[in-house]
Amino acid sequence: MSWTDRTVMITGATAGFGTAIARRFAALGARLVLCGRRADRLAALAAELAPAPVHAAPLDVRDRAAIAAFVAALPPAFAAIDLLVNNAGLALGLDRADRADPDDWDTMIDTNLRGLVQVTRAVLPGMVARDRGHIVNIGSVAGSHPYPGGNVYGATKAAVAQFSYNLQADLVATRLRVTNIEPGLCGGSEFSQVRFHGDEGRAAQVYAGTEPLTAEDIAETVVWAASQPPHVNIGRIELTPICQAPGGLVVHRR
Ligand code: NDP
Ligand code: 8X3
Repeated sequence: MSWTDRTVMITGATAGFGTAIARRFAALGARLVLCGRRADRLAALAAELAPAPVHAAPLDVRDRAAIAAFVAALPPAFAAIDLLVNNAGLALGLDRADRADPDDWDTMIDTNLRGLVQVTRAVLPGMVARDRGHIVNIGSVAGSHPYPGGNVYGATKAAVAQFSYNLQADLVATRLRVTNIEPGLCGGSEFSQVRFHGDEGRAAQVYAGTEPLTAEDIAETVVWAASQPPHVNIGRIELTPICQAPGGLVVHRR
């Protein structure tokens, strides 16, 4: 499948997976629509990817009016989005539920769930009108497998998984496709620095003694899922490094 003449929109392109996905699709010749909150990062990435065709503009996915304005302001050459990668997201904190910061919970719900569904809602009508398009959501193993401190982060990713399935159900009479990609432990992004509010030492401990997935592994998975023949829908993909596996149920003995 050729990506030349196709338009790929990536949320959260300013770091980690989003940047890697942007680089991968630029190398394949796609037109790119890139967003995130940090305008300086977007400008640097657009400059790095030149002469690839890039439309990059700041967007906070928690702001529904800003999403509508962003989509309405797409230059004509970038307006027909073929692939939307809903990647913007974050974990905040790893505290037990009774000690977790309620503001962190709101931010995760507003970004990972409300933001993702509203970006999808803004892009979807054009895809349906063209009867062509693919929504790739970046979920997480945390949406299927519980772990202590994963409380609301995992809940948002479980909701993303179910939203993905329900989108597939809604769109079954169209040629649109929906995929939920559910990575496990992955290094090379700012995920853990963000989760631990800038505590670099604690972030580094997450990956100590492991060989985690890389952002490039995630980008490769997105490209693979989006490059299947048009009659094939890859519904969900869970990928982990070989050093990670699902654990058993927790038993606490007194
Ligand atoms: P990073 O922190 O490196 O990147 C997160 C991206 O999301 C940044 O570009 C950030 O941009 C963007 N973002 C955050 N909040 C907003 C917002 N309100 N509006 C717009 N953009 C926002 O993390 P990763 O690359 O690791 O994470 C990408 C996705 O992958 C997330 O959804 C995460 O939950 C998921 N994931 C990560 C895993 C990991 O181990 N790393 C494993 C499984 C899933 P900016 O700050 O400029 O707005
Ligand atoms: C990121 C992976 O295990 O930190 O979604 O939740 S995990």
